[in-house]
Amino acid sequence: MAENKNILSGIKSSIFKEDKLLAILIDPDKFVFENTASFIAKINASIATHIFVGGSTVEVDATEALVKKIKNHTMLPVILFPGDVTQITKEADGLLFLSLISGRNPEYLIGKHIEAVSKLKSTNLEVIPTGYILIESGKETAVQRVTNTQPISQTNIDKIGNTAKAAEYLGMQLVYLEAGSGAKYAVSQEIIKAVKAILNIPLIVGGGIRSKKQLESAYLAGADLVVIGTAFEEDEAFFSQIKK
Ligand code: 1GP
Repeated sequence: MAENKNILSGIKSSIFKEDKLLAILIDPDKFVFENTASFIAKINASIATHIFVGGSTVEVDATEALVKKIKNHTMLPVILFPGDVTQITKEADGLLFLSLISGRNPEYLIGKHIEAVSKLKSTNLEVIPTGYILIESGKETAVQRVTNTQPISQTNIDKIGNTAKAAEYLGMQLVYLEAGSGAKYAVSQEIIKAVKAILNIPLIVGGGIRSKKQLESAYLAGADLVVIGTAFEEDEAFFSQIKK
């Protein structure tokens, strides 16, 4: 099957034009399915450029039904950000093929990836290899619990930078600095700046970003694409601050 190849090249050309990108993360486990049309209408009216779908623990088949519904209401690319192989569905446009490179659990470095192949072979998804780096953020996160790995300390900036650069050397196409869903502290500007300075591939930042000010400071520090989920789950009024 011919693969889609537009998402990564779209991200790169936005960076080239100095446009900043925003993904709204929808966790099927926390989302009220019946609200899809109105929620997506708000996304469409906002500066958001991508929709990510995924969660740490999601009921089997919930992702596919939700992605199908989302696709009926938007032209934005819908990208899977899966916590597990069961969340892979052909209905999306792309998939962040995540390697949890901050951790040392082989299942999340290569095991799940091998498991995913038989499913991926029958889809048309654009598969984007992504180095996923969990950074300590004030409380234990779902990613930590589910993957049984430790985040890198916020103070160990060298290690975070070297981990990101190793992802690039390994041929990964994106690096994602993750503080964790609902994190107490978002990834600091200092970390984003340091990583951006040594990285030649697009940089995604997410976790604990709850205000326009935090969004802008992540961009200012060098994030190319910011991911926000919890802030919209908790209060859709936030959309009024990020209108087109
Ligand atoms: C979580 O980075 C994403 O995986 C988004 O985090 O839910 O805290 O916005 P929030």
